[in-house]
Amino acid sequence: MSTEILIQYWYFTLIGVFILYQIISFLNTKYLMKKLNAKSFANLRRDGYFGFKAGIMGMKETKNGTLIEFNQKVFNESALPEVGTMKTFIFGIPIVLTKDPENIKAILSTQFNDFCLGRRLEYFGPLLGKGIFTLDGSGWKHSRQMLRPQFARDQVAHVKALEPHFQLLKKHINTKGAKPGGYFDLQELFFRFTVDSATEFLFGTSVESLKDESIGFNQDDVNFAGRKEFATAFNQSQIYLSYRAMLQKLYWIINPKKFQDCNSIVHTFSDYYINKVLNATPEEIEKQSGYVFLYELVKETRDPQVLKDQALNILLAGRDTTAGLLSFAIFELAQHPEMWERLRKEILGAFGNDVSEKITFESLKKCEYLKAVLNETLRMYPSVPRNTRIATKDTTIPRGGGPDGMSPVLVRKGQNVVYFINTTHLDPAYYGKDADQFRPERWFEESTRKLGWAYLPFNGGPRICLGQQFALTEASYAITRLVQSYSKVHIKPNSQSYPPRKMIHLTMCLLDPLLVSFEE
Ligand code: HEM
Ligand SMILES: *[C@@H]1O[C@H](CO)[C@@H](O)[C@H](O)[C@H]1NC(C)=O
Ligand SMILES: *[C@@H]1O[C@H](CO)[C@@H](O)[C@H](O)[C@H]1NC(C)=O
Ligand SMILES: *[C@@H]1O[C@H](CO)[C@@H](O)[C@H](O)[C@H]1NC(C)=O
Ligand SMILES: *[C@@H]1O[C@H](CO)[C@@H](O)[C@H](O)[C@H]1NC(C)=O
Ligand SMILES: CC(=O)N[C@H]1CO[C@H](CO)[C@@H](O)[C@@H]1O
Repeated sequence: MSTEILIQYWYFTLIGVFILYQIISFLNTKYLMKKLNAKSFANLRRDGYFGFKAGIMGMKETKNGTLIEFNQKVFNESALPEVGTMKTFIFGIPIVLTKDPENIKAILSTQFNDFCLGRRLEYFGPLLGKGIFTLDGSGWKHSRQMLRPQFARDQVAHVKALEPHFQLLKKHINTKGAKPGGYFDLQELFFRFTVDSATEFLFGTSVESLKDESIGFNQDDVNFAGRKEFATAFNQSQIYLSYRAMLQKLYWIINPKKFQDCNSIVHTFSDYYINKVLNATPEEIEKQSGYVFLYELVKETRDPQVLKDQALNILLAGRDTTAGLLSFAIFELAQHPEMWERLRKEILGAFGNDVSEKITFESLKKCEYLKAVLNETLRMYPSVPRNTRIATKDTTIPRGGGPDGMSPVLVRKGQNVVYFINTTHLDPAYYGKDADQFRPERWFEESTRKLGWAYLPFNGGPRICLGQQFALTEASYAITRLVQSYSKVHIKPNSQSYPPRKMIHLTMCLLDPLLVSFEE
């Protein structure tokens, strides 16, 4: 046989195998649909056979800060826009996209065991190890049982620990931007504020990233175990984690030296505290002032790896999410002076104009307008805008099939279901015609009483956010103290667009700096 014929032969064999695979796959799908009583997807989106266009568009929009708007457009342009579920192909891989609360409820709650996180441990393992945020199945269940008591109300209720961090934040504001035109990036400070308070809660000592030269501190004085580099390294590592997650099966391609270096900075610093806790005597552990996560967890386990991994899992889950919430809240309040004014009236009425014993977990919860502002911020800017679950077996989700999209559709084992909370949160079907307007007042109206799974900033079902109360308390406290301290906030003209461009890695924040100034 000549070489030419051989090449042709392989060429045809390949095509043959490919076609055969498609036929078997098609028949198998038909069989499963029949068996599981699923109908064809009402909305099918295909950009060529392999869906390269969709993949590349998605990457472009991410870079541009407009991915969320793009997602909304994709849903809006489907054959039946009122059906919030579709099947599409990204780089050839079939995935299901949904914004339908019924389907979100199914994957997160009623069919919890049919879905899992998939490869999250492989993507995130190098930084986070095995913890509540990265594990599935029994490992997750065990973590959840162990950690839940640490988030009981009285553990997160003491707001006093936040005041020293707020004082540092205020010092930055007064140095940089408590004068007309003195604009500075508040989001960057919020990131430091949340990492400072979270490390104090978790480790018992804060990284104090807010203490820098610009407000008269010399960080070299307190730089042990890589404390000075910790916040930046943790930040940087997370960006690599999000790239790994984006690449799915090819995640291992992203493993540069910089990533490894950042991870080891984070681990060295954490090890320092784990050792400190493990070497503490029982008396020292009891004597800890205030609540420290590690000093409680060490009563459950003395395994240094478990202590470290769980602490870092919680740091990841809790830190950027809260910084994002604070940034978007101030972003909106700065553009709505009447809302800032109303909030200020409520807060000065409840607490006066300075730090006071009256500001507690309970009393913050009684500030109705403040709560409405936070609810509305998390509606328009959910810190975790989209998420994924992967089918653990051939199964169905309740909606998206048949001519009207009201019948179940098939999800094959291993297929991704991506759910877009941001898009659900902006759906006029649930929030009315002004769904795209920031309007805290809606939370006092009847229409928001029965949203159910259409409002889901903290996830739902067995994996609902453990830190919801912690986050809302911290955000309420920071906003309360800002509102008490300053009469007005201004955003630098033309520094942001509306809707703002968003940076979406694992969580969402403003892509452009939040340039504001305050007036005493
Ligand atoms: C505005 C702030 C926050 C938002 C919007 C938020 C939202 C979420 C969401 C959507 C999830 C589900 C993730 C998934 O299953 O893929 C989650 C999980 C989690 N969150 Fe939060 N979170 C916030 C703050 C916090 C804080 C401050 C902490 C801790 C101090 C925290 C601890 C956790 C933990 C431990 C999980 C994993 C729960 C599990 O898988 O069982 N979160 N959060
Ligand atoms: C980039 O963002 C701008 C608005 O910020 C938008 O008008 C434009 O369509 C986006 N371009 C792409 C390619 O996504
Ligand atoms: C969706 O499409 C309709 C009409 O096709 C349009 O009026 C509406 O503004 C679109 N919404 C978004 C958010 O793109
Ligand atoms: C961390 O990253 C965010 C955005 O991703 C940035 O705004 C912030 O300044 C960074 N913080 C530190 C301490 O590097
Ligand atoms: C905010 O949203 C939660 C969750 O849906 C709801 O229970 C609560 O009543 C809302 N609070 C306010 C003040 O609107
Ligand atoms: C702040 C934010 O990201 N919200 C966006 C979510 O998606 C809608 C629809 O595209 C945008 O209008 C919002 O601005």
